[in-house]
Amino acid sequence: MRATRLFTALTRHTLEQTTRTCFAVDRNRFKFNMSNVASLIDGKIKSKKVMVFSKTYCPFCTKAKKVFDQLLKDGTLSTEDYEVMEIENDPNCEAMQSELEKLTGGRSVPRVFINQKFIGGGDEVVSAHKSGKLVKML
Ligand SMILES: N[C@@H](CCC(=O)N[C@@H](CS)C(=O)NCC(=O)O)C(=O)O
Repeated sequence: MRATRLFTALTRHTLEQTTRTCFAVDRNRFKFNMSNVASLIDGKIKSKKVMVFSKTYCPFCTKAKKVFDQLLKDGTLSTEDYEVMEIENDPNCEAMQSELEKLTGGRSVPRVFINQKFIGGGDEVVSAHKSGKLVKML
């Protein structure tokens, strides 16, 4: 009887320790990933005049990229000032979209930044281009 009680107490103790350790590891891993993703996104936004977070199959991304391709062609934008990051196959895709949501209020793609300012998605890029506002931002 005493042995059984001792065994139960020991088992409970081990289980509690294991659970505590696992949660601590998971929490740290989550924090580590999120801060890495946050600095990656921040670095990208800061490093380019035009930074586009995109998915290859997304039609709104395609129309935004078409506009920038045109600006590259006519010399309004230079290749070193422009980057598109296709995120759908990145293992951190979800975390990146969550970080973008934190920064911009939305997680859809494309998320387009010009001079570190979020200007919108595909619809906004097209309409800013049509009105002439886009070129003025560059
Ligand atoms: N009005 C937005 C629509 C963007 C949109 O709906 N994008 C879709 C992909 S085509 C999206 O991000 N869906 C959620 C997701 O992929 O997580 C724009 O013009 O950019």
